[in-house]
Amino acid sequence: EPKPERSIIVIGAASCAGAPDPGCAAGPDALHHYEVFHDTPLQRVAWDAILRVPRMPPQAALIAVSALNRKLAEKVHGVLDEGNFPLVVGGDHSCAIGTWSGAQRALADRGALGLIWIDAHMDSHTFDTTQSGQLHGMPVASLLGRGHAALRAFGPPLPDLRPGDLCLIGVRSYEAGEAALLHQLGVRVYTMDEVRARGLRAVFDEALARVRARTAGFGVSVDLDALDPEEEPGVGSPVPGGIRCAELAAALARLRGDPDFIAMEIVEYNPYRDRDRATADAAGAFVEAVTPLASKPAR
Ligand code: NNH
Ligand code: MN
Ligand code: MN
Ligand code: MN
Repeated sequence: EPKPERSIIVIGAASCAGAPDPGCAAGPDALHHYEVFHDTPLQRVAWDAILRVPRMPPQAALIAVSALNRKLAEKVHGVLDEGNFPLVVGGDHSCAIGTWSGAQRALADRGALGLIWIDAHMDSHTFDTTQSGQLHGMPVASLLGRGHAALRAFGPPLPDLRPGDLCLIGVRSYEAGEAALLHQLGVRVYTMDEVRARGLRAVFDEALARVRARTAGFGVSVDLDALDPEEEPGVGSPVPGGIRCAELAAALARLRGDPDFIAMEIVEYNPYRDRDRATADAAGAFVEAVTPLASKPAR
């Protein structure tokens, strides 16, 4: 009998409740419409659902984001339990709390989760340090157990992501409070300066070795604003001087066929700021780069 293949199951998180820019809420529908994630001869890709939040005033954002993340965590857990590979598509980056909580839940009896976070920003604020008050600036702190309780209260308590099992790549815009937290916890941050000095390939391989060393599986969260906005302008908070699409695709290709690579996330796509679908196509290229997946996840 042929082995069951591992399919990529796409879950949209069509929310901008955690960001100042409303355009990102349209990201999943645009990427769905453009069909940038599609079957290849060796890899099946299917959309599952696009989760949405009701329109809410800014002061209700915490409730909206918390409710979305609860649903998202359940979806991601379910997809992993079926032996498939979740691809979460944002929406603003606050959905990462749900994505990676769900992945942690699915891995729970086997071990810890590793995570590579590719972003121009640190996303490591708490309500004590944030200047903008925006929740998409907080998911890393939340996953490390430093966030607001409402952002991580999804059923039974989850282990905090261990600082040594997390790496950030591409950082070039941050505030002092979040940098201090990551420094204090000992999280490895590969700034854009380091990426330029050493090359993305070297940095990515080192990050990969770190996140897989003591974990049962690992994932990658791609905030599209890590890319250079001159090439890929379709993001909510562009920051000059980023990673080139082709470079990132080449690095991600290291994950092809890796049985420990269990989930991926691509966020902050803003179709209204895109040019000739360049940023949408980059998202598609990143998924193609990691395929074909290993036919079955490691166990
Ligand atoms: N650090 C800023 C804040 O907390 C910007 C966060 N914006 C992002 N993060 N796009 O990836 O508001
Ligand atoms: Mn981000
Ligand atoms: Mn389970
Ligand atoms: Mn960002």
